[in-house]
Amino acid sequence: MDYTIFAVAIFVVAILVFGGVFLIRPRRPESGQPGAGEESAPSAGTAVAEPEEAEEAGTATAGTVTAEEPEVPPTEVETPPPSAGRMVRLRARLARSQSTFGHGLLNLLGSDKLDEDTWEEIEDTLVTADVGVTSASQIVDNLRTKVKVLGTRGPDEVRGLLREELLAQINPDLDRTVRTEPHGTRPAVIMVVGVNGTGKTTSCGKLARVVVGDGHSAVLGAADTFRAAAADQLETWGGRVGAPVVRKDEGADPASVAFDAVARASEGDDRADTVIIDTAGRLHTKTGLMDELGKVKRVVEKRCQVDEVLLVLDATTGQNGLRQARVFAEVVNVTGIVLTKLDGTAKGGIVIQVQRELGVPVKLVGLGEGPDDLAPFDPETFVDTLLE
Ligand SMILES: Nc1nc2c(ncn2[C@@H]2O[C@H](COP(=O)(O)OP(=O)(O)O)[C@@H](O)[C@H]2O)c(=O)[nH]1
Ligand SMILES: [Mg+2]
Repeated sequence: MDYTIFAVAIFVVAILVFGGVFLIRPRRPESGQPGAGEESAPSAGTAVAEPEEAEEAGTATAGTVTAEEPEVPPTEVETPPPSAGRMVRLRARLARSQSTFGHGLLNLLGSDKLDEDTWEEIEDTLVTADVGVTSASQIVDNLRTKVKVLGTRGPDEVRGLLREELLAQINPDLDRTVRTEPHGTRPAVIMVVGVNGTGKTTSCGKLARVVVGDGHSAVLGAADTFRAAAADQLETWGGRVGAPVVRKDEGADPASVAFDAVARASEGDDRADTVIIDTAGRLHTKTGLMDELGKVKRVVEKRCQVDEVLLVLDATTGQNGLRQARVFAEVVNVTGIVLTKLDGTAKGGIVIQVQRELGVPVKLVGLGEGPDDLAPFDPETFVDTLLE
């Protein structure tokens, strides 16, 4: 050790002496400019100091880790708010649909002269808002008849008529309950399917919060095994509400992940009321998709019935999104729709079209990126907000 320090000291002195001589002699006249010698001297010094610095840094890091470890706060388990009334709380998020679609229609219907052109414009407004051609023409036909019968048209009457028509198209009588209740000792199982990027994983996380907020417990299954990031994402969501996440290595069999999630929720310490299974959304081939989702479902059903297959659809993707969603609806028996990103579109009419196209009710709507921005869909609040 002593010998090393001595050797290093000699080396430093030698460098300094050599550097000094080098600097003093030929560079003297050009001292205004940074010379090569000036640069090499400190760099030699640095070279000597480096191991020390590194060692110091290492010690410091190790010290920090040891010192900080006990300070890391345990992940605090949150208690999310119950789901009831969320749509009312989040109704301002529909502002874009409200101003373009809702107010647009009210203005047109309230115009002095309801001639052929105006009716056409009303129909166009509905189609532009993604209501769909069939529903748009039905709404216009019914409104025409009612306006004729009514005779007078004050703003309140117009609003009332439109409200009635839009509500009829959305069908308030459809059962929109998300079945999260366990069956005795068996958990309820919810599969979440849909194209990548629509908001599946996020919705699984938000749904776990809904379940916990409503007084139940949840286990999450990360059956999108194509991307490890999806399982990480799910773990973050689950961790916040104390919902365990079952995951496996990237590329693992999604069905086995789903099965294990259900098994975990069925017995032992992690017994839970509801299992939420996130799935992969690649649209490679219809058969591939059918094989994969079908297998996940079949394997889960060896143990528990699947209560819900929720199809996630991004409200901002319009016809294209709907076309892709249809493929999913063809390969699995979808029981409800989660319509995400309704906060980001002026085309709120998609609610009507998607139900008509897929023949299943919109059960949940995504109204933002916040953790509790997933709301049970309430048709009356939706229509009233559009026409406010
Ligand atoms: N504004 C908004 N963004 C959303 C909503 N739902 C999901 N997202 C965003 O959509 C993106 C994709 O979501 P992700 O769950 O990863 O999609 P996945 O590929 O289907 O699993 C994320 O940035 C989410 O924050 C919503 O209701 N509103
Ligand atoms: Mg995902």
